[in-house]
Amino acid sequence: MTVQFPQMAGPGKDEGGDDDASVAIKTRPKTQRPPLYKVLLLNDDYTPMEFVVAVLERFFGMSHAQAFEIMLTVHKKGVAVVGVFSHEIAETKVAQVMDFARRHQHPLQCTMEKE
Ligand code: TYC
Repeated sequence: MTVQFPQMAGPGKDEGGDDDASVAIKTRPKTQRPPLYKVLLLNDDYTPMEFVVAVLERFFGMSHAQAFEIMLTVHKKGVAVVGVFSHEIAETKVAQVMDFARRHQHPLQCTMEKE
């Protein structure tokens, strides 16, 4: 089916300039960003401080000083965010930490939550 727009119909009527009745509408396509997930480390009374520092260095790429600082935050406050990742990466980090802790028989807990 052909639709004729009255303003544009006919040769020479719309030159595409700014001084006519045509209206340009800029559309902003909705780009979806994937949701992000916080990985949280929880305090407990038994996991040695040096083990937690080693976990943060090994799985979260922190320097010793950074890792020690975050470990102390968890120790004092009960929990801290140790990183923000895509769902798949967060899941992998949690699994790696939980597996490493279990293999060393420490009760360290690591979880994730949507940001
Ligand atoms: N609270 C533990 C202790 O005193 C240390 C610790 C820190 C444990 C952080 C877990 O996520 C943790 N040995």
